Amino acid sequence: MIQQWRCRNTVFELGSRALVMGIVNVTPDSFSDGGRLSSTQAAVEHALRLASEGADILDIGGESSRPGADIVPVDEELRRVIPVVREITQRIQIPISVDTVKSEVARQAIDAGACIINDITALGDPDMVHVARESGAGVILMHMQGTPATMQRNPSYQDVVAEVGAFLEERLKFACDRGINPLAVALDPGIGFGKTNEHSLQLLRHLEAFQRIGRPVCLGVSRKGLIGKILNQPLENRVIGSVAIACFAIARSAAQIVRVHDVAAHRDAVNMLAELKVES
Ligand code: 8Y4
Repeated sequence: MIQQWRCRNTVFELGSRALVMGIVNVTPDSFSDGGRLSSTQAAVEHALRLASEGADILDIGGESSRPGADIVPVDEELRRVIPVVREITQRIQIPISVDTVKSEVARQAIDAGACIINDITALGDPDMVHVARESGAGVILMHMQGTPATMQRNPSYQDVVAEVGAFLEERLKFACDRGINPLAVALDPGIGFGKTNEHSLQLLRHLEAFQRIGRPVCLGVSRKGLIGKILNQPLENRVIGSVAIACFAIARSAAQIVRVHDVAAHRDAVNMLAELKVES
């Protein structure tokens, strides 16, 4: 099924090749901190490297979403993210996604050149829907049970695939009822967000279930804890596990966008898969 994803001035034609979204973190803990300028510079350099490795999209984030991570005030998140979006926009042409739950950060990032909002709360900020509608930006709506502070305490589902599917459908309807173009929306099951490893595996085994909703599926498994647990590997040795899951999902036409740290490896994998695809 040929599918469009409308992200402001960028329109992605999906269906033949998955998109590789490269992760760019702008948090003081991701780069040994020598102040504001150096963490901006480090993030921009990392972004340029991911672009040269063939990323289709760069996802810029200034607030860690890891379990128990500190929340970041809006002005601090703006100081981290906006200069990075500005400078990337000035230096190269690549679609930029902003990984934020805050409407003001999304608004300013879009003004600075971003065309996608990656919102792990799926429009939890009441003003986010307005920013998305007025800008025409693409929106990734992700499922999470609980909040980043508490989500891994006691994840619980009767039927994780059915419940995540119902949530994503409801958020898509919520967005469209408020004037967001359905063609701007992508959906994400939120691997590891308020899920045990078994819940996340269940979602991956049945990921194709979400295709019936009719929107592209974004998948984020890169280097995540379930890979570490299954392979008994630390963060730096999880590339092969990450690529294996991405290939599994893409080959089943169950994921159209993959959010990854290791762009070069996933670029090659996606390019191979594109040649192996049987037109249906
Ligand atoms: C190593 C480094 C291991 C980071 C795990 C992590 C998703 C997402 C995150 C996702 C979408 C993460 C912002 C968690 N995950 N956005 N964001 N989908 N759309 N952890 O799965 O990468 S942050």
